[in-house]
Amino acid sequence: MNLFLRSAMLFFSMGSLLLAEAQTAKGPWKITGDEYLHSKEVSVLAYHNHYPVGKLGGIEVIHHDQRIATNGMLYFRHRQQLDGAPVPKPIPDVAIPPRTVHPESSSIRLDFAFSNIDFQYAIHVLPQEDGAFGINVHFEGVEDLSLLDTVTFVMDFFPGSFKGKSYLSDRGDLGHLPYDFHSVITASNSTSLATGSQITLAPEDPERTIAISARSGQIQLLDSRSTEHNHWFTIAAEVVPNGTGPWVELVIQPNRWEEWVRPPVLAHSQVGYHPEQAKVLTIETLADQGVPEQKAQLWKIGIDGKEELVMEQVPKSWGAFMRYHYSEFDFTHITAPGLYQVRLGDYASDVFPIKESIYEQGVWQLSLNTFLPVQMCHMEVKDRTKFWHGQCHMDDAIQAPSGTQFFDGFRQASGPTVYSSHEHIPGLATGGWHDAADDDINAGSTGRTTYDLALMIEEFGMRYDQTTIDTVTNEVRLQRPDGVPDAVQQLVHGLKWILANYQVADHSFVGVISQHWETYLQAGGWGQMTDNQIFQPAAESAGNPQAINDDRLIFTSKDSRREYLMASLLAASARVLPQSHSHYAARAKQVAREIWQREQQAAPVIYDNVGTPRKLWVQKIIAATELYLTTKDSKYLDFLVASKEEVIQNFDEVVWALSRVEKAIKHAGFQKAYKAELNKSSKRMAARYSETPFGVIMPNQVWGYNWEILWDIYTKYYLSKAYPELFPADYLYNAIHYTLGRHPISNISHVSGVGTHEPIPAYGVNRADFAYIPGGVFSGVEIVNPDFFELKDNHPFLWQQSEYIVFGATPFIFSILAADQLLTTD
Ligand SMILES: [Ca+2]
Ligand SMILES: [Ca+2]
Ligand SMILES: [Ca+2]
Repeated sequence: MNLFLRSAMLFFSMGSLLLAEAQTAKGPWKITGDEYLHSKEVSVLAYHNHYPVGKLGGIEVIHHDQRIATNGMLYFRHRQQLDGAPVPKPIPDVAIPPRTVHPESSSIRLDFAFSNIDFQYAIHVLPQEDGAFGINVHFEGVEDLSLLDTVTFVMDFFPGSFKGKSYLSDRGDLGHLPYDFHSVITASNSTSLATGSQITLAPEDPERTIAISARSGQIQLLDSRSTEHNHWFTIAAEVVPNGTGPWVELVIQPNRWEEWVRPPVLAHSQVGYHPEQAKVLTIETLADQGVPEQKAQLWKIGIDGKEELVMEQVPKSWGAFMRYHYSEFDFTHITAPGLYQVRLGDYASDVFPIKESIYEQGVWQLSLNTFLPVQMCHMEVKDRTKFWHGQCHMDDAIQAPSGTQFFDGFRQASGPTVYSSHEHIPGLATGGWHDAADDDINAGSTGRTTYDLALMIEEFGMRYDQTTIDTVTNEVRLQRPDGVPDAVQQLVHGLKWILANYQVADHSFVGVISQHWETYLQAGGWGQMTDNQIFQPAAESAGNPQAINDDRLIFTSKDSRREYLMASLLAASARVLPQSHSHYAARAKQVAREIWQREQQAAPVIYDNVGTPRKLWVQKIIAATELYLTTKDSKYLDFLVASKEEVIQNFDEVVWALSRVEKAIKHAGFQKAYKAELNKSSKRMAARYSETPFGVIMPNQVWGYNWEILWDIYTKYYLSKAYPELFPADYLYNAIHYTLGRHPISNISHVSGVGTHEPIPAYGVNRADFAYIPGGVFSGVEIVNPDFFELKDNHPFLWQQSEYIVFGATPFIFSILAADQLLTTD
């Protein structure tokens, strides 16, 4: 059977929902081994995810391959609660209920009980007639609602799936779900769009139509974006006391038909391939829709519209992974330069080139010439006719008080602080990059960005110059060369912030962050986030209306692991700065040596913080290698020899650094242990990289995988460079292909502005404009437990999928330059 000729479009063309329903069967419900309700067309997840703030949790609905609803849960406040929460608190936020499956009825039961209140309830998910499913909520030991405040069953519906589509209720409310929020906001809430005992969404779109009915009580359709852009549309169902029967009884009917087929994903690098690279296009299908059996074809696109079939082959099965099946179409032996396209039945990939100069232009440059400058703090940034942001945060920074546990993981240890609480620390309004879309500079992210820049200058030269950076006026002008290599200028920008720490104290700081949650979350321009005036309490008491206490807090707690990281990046920076910046080189080298000396003489200080590395020995060993490379002082090699046991214990994390100094270590015992472990490490890595269909490591985590895949870049590059027979460069190329489109569920490039698709709006500082920052690298495809991959391409507010971070971009630049170097020097 030709699976893919049976296109779902056939059924769309019938035009009418009723026709589609009348003539097609619905896939039967079953409970999967992962304990969710499933048919071919719809899955209902039952508390498989526990990240409601990221719109991931509770009851969730995947409808024709789109997760259209999430956070189906009971919201209430119990009057016995003593936590003083000022607003109704979603109790399931903290509760992970036990799940019981009843295979005979294909139903799922979730039991909720609480340690601090005498109250239980259960949610049942169960099949209903005509392909629908039900959600029932039973209360136990409760007679009425007198102990519950603001109780309602809610479920959020994805704006990207429904905005612009219509809705109607059986009471006669109807209209379109708005692109932008415009409901009337009252003191406590916003007005509902519709009320009734049945509400139907998107009746005009058979693939999206869904009807929600309540057997008793009313349901409301709300636009929940009244407070934050990232919220969704909400269905809120009334809770009606009903003795031992269900107090909420919803019937949810997603329109569906068993013959629905999801098109295959033809996943490949959107920018194309170097002739000498392995070239594997990965074909993804839903596992329960079978595997492609026809031949895939590679076509070469000629001038004058001529096309040539250059190879065809039945794709080779890789096997099942999550809910998908993967096959591989390997055209590695095709090396002739040209434009190509892969076709499979009715489906075709994007057109991509094969050519030797594939990584030279238009791949990494936007990350250096646009994304990194836009993230620069304490500068004004203009890009031709666009104003990115004004000079910002010139009022940095005031000392965070002792013992402050803050948002985004910033922590100030109890005990003495560098300055007094809330006192302004001078000299910190310089350098650094905004960590992400948020209003902070973190030593970890600015440090790792600086480190990436130093090593890429060392390895690849980096004479590229497209940006003017005026360090006198603090103005940045994009697409305007100034004769100084951009990577050097960015490196100096990172060093400025880090070295400023060491002007104030004998250690680095955690970072600076907005004092206020509201400012911290504010999208828009960084230039206006504070008033750029240093706050002076005396001015406030004198009634100065200009003085606003909006200066960012600096968290100054020391950590020895971070100190060694700083020593590493400062030592590396000192090696690569040109004569024109010798002042920074000298200072970086001096501080790096002082850090080593200080830390060797005292017991380590360990205080966990966001951006602070976790493993002391890993950081120590890497610092010793960098300091040796910079100073050629043999004491650092002696340290490595003396630390042989720790080197072996942490081998996979430090071997990239050691590969650069290994030949200088003339110690037979060390050499023997190192070589033996190197062989073992090679086998470990080969096993790990073969675990997924993409030749990359994809751990089970809330966040998308792409940064982690790129953060491994030093290991991939330096080991392939030093020991190519043990560590093939394919690990590096696979990471690049993944980033640029060869990944699950779509072929979207994870680098904004690079690739053949229109860039998706991403979670950057301009997210509320549904915009993106060219060259930003977002976290990408994430796992929705237990077995679904997701990357919402029209909704920039799922930070775990589309957030940019500054040290997501630099390892991408490094990767592309590394691949170019390895491919062109072979
Ligand atoms: Ca941050
Ligand atoms: Ca420049
Ligand atoms: Ca201020």
